[in-house]
Amino acid sequence: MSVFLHNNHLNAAEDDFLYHFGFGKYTKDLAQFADVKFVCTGGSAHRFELYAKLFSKETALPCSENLALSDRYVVYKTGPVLWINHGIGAPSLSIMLNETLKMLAYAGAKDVSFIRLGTSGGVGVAPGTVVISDGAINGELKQKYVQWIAGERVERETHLDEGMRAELAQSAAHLDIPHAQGKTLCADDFYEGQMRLDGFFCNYESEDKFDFLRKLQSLGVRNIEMESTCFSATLLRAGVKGAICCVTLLNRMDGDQVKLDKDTYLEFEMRPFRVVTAYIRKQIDA
Ligand code: R2B
Ligand code: URA
Repeated sequence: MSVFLHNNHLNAAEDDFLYHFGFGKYTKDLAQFADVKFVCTGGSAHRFELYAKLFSKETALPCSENLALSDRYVVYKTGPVLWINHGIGAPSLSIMLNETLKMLAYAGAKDVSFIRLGTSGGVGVAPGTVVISDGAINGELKQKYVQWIAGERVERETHLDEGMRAELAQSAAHLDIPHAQGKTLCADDFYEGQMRLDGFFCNYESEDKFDFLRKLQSLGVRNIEMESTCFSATLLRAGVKGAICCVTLLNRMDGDQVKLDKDTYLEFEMRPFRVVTAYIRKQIDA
């Protein structure tokens, strides 16, 4: 299915400047994105440059230069796979998704899937576990993405593709990478929003934190990050398939600080990449 615009205000004949990518419909050759089948995304610009270059090396698909002309995001293309970072949190992700979806719609791309490859805090799972999300819940513990529009609270449904989730889990099992499937809590903050005890502020007790984490666990939550409801709701609304595959950097039952040595961190951040690229290579035969 084609990625199509859900906005009648955009005039087909007029230019549309994708401000955070630094180029417009008529100032870049968007036809180069017509063959895109996968958009891989995650927070860090540097990590996504690294992933793109590594994927290119492993598949012998050529890697583009950074196609973004602003310093907000990076955009790399390796054949039918795009690598775009989204920054931290829903507002940054939402901008990236709007501009990427518009770009793909203008390019005439078809049958595109998005995968978020991220980091997260584990809830009762060992550090280094790759969690493949089977649902995303917000700070109110509901499977909804909340937007504020014209002073009104708007709730959007969330959904992640079951087929992609099953295949990513198979890929992790095949690679012998520790993995789990479960719900993901999407917090709007890293500290109080995730009930850490190590923020600048803290008005609750350690036992409140553990009560909350145990409650999450009983709801089937396996990890906490900051983008999953926005990601799963925006893609559902766009009619595009999405999956989320995040490595846990710590088990929040054991602490709040992320302090892995450099080699362990590098090895952990490669795990979602290995799981996702094995899956994509099977799909595109590369
Ligand atoms: C995981 O890690 C980031 C915060 O450190 C955030 O983008 C997320 O979802
Ligand atoms: N990212 C988060 O949002 N939380 C963590 O605990 C680790 C990474």
